Amino acid sequence: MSLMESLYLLENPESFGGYSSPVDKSRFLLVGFPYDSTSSYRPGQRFGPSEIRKASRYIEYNSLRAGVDIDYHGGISDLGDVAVVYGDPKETVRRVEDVYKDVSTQRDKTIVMIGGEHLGTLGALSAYRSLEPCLVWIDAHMDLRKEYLGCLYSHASVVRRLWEKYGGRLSVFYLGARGFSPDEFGFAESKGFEVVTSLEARDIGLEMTVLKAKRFLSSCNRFYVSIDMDVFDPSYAPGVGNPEPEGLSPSFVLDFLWRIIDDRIIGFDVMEANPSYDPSGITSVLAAKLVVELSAMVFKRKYLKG
Ligand SMILES: [Mn+2]
Repeated sequence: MSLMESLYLLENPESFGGYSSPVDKSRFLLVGFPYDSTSSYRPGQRFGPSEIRKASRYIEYNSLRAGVDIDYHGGISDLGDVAVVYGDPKETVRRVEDVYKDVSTQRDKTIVMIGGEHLGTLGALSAYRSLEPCLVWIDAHMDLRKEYLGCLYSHASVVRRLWEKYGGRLSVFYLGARGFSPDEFGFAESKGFEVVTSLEARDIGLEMTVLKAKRFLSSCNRFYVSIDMDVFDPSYAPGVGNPEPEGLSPSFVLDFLWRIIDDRIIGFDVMEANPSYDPSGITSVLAAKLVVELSAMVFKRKYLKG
């Protein structure tokens, strides 16, 4: 089966970076998740993937940290958007899983998702179950609710559903958490998840945060990185569904990632960009920048082994 023959992929008139590099020449395959059906406060994330693509046309492809320009290394092939079903989150998750299973037949490539509510990550990681990846969850929230507003497949219960799907064999490192219920924190503690809250990250600083993450990752054969745009302080990223004050800075998160990413990474996503609450467009620009920076980091560490 060819890469583009996934049943649930729809072409998007915008391509990341303004054009889609050919699949066979690209290390990175980008998939959009235009969804916001379970949004509990401010919907609009369904427009995230298109706006991130627009913003990506006007930023450079070089990474100061990784020292590479992924445009010169084949770039990113934009496969379009998942054909989501508004109002049916369970079926939507199944479709994301299907897309990832179709696309991940090309093992030398890394799939990148842009979203769209965080629920998309559940589908992506369901497809990777056999690889048993650890999870680095960079988010203001823990997404560990047993259910939310009567909905099992909710943006607020993504990690909980995932933990169940993995049969309890899931290790999670949380960075930047600050908005969660006592039940969620208790669940995380009882499962041995590592949590560095946003205030703790500020207090212990970058190097100690990195040290904790490296210690956590030392027992992982593979890992996946998921970024919710609401991990950033709302002053950097106002366009999200559930803003939480006292967030992290983009430089802190990128410095952190540059220090932990290595050849064990299997994929990453940048989720919850909400253009409806992003009047100046800075959230979409930051999301596009994150895709470029992380791709460059993964390219350097995984493909160049640098
Ligand atoms: Mn969140």
